[in-house]
Amino acid sequence: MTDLGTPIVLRPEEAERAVRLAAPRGYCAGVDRAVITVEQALDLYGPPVYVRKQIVHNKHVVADLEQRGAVFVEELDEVPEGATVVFSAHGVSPAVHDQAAERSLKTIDATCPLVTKVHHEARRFASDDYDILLIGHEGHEEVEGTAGEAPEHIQLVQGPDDVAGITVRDPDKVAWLSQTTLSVDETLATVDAIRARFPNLLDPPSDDICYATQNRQLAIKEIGQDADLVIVVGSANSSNSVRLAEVALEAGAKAAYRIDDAGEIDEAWLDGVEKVSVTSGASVPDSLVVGVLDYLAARGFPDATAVHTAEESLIFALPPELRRDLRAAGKA
Ligand code: 2E4
Ligand code: SF4
Repeated sequence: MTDLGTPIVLRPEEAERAVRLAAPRGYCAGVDRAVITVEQALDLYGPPVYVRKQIVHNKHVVADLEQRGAVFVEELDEVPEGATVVFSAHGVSPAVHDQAAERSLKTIDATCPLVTKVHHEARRFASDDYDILLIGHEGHEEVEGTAGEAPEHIQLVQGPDDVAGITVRDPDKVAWLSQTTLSVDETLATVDAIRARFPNLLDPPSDDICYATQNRQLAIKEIGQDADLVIVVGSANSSNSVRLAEVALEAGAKAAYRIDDAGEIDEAWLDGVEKVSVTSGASVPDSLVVGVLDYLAARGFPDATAVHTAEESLIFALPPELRRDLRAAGKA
């Protein structure tokens, strides 16, 4: 008689289980460039290489670079005179550049070019003497860097609720800018509220919320709207990662959690769950997402299906000061 083996009995929810994986997710062009900048600087100059603030807001990336000899500092007075320091992807204000020059530091600027673009817009509006409303989150490094371009012209607006309290010198000379990693929908609501008060409001010349932020939000809306559970991989201080969990809930996901890695998943989240959607912020190495998929597979979930909602091919050249040194050393 043929041995048909032990029959596999699927519980009803297992039969329907599905895991969808957002594409795009994870590293954007600015993060890729910033992380490679620190790696190449370590190779070229040898450790220690100082980095002002977290190069990107991901604790695993920072821990890995620390292992290789990067030394992360909060402020430049922690860097020895004459040493090499990398500025993080979130950008720095002109005051920080001045401080670096005073301390004779060798600087490598890993600010994402799309953040630098917002700095240019701030300078332009300020030189035309506009009051600039910067939509963003207080205390975020990118906001501090951008606001520092023209502190006397810029005021922070954190959301629609702040709009009633804004005072400007001339209601016909008001412009807005934003942090690159905000929720697109929430920012539009804030801009609408600002425009209702200042109808001649000037828009930025192009989107400040960058392509990577927009693409990741669109992707999680697509696969999150009907999900029982959305898992977003990213650190707690990563603005774009935190926004992804919020956007998923707004889109209709029954639950959404942000975690640093699979070790933070609470098994109870999976109770009665069939449809799981997974994504990651722009500062997150994909190995951490693989860890989440492995965790799900070990608990009876099927292989993930990637859902492609946008193609990304942007690559940024390394900072020119690093390229020059690499060339001089015959390494580029
Ligand atoms: C620079 C600008 O801004 P956020 O907190 O999302 O930064 P994170 O480091 O998580 O992501 C990369 C990044 C860097 C985003 N915008
Ligand atoms: Fe640049 Fe956007 Fe990436 Fe930020 S999220 S580093 S602005 S590409």
